[in-house]
Amino acid sequence: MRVLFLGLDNAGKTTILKKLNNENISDISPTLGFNIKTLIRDGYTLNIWDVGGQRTLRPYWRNYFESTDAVVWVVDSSDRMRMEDCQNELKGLLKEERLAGATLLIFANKQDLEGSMTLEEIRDALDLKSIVSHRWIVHPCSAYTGKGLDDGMNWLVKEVAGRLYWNGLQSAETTQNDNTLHESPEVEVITP
Ligand SMILES: Nc1nc2c(ncn2[C@@H]2O[C@H](COP(=O)(O)OP(=O)(O)O)[C@@H](O)[C@H]2O)c(=O)[nH]1
Ligand SMILES: [Mg+2]
Repeated sequence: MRVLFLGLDNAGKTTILKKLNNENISDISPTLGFNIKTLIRDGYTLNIWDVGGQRTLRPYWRNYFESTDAVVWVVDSSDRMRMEDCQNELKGLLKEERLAGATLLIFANKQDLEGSMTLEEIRDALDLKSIVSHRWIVHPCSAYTGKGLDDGMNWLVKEVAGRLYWNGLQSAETTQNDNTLHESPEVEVITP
C-alpha cells in the first residue's frame, strides 16, 4: 500500500511515523524533503511517504500523488491560528485527480496538549462534513503518548485492503470473462 503523510508543517507527521515504528521521538527536526518508511501491518506492507509541509514545499506534494492508496492528513489540534490554512490545503488536495480513489485518514494530533481542539471542533473548523469525494475518517491521537495511532492506522489498512481485494477480484474476473463484469452490481457498489 502506498500511503502519503501530508499536512501543514509542525503537525507531527514525522513524529507519528517514528512512534508507529517504535523509534525515539525526542529528537525530530523539520522535514525539508521527504522520508520513506516501510511498516508492516496486518500482513500488508505500507510504503509511507512523509513529505515536508512548509508553505514553500507544498507545491512539491503533487510529485508524490501517483498510485497513492491512502492519504493521512495530520492536523496540529493546538494550532487554532492555522485551521483555515489547513482547511484550504486539504480541500485543494482532495480536488487532485490522481488522489481521487485514495482513502483519507485525518489525524487530529497533539490531543495531549491542554487546550487542543476537540474532535468536533476540528470537524467544524476543517468543514469535514462537506467531504463527499473520498472515504474518510477523523481520529484523535497523540504522537507523544501513542494514543489513537493504532486505531487510525488499522481503519486505514482495512479500508484500503477491502478496496484492493475487490479490485483484484474485478481484474481477475475481467480476464476470465470480459463482457459480463462491467454490468455487475458489485462493481457499481465499490466504485467510489
Ligand atoms: N505535545 C505534542 N507535541 C507533538 C506531538 N507530535 C509532534 N509534536 C511536536 O511537534 C513538533 C513538530 O513535529 P514533526 O513531527 O516534526 O511535524 P511535521 O512537520 O508534521 O513532520 C515537534 O516539536 C514534535 O515534538 C504530539 O502528539 N504532542
Ligand atoms: Mg516532518
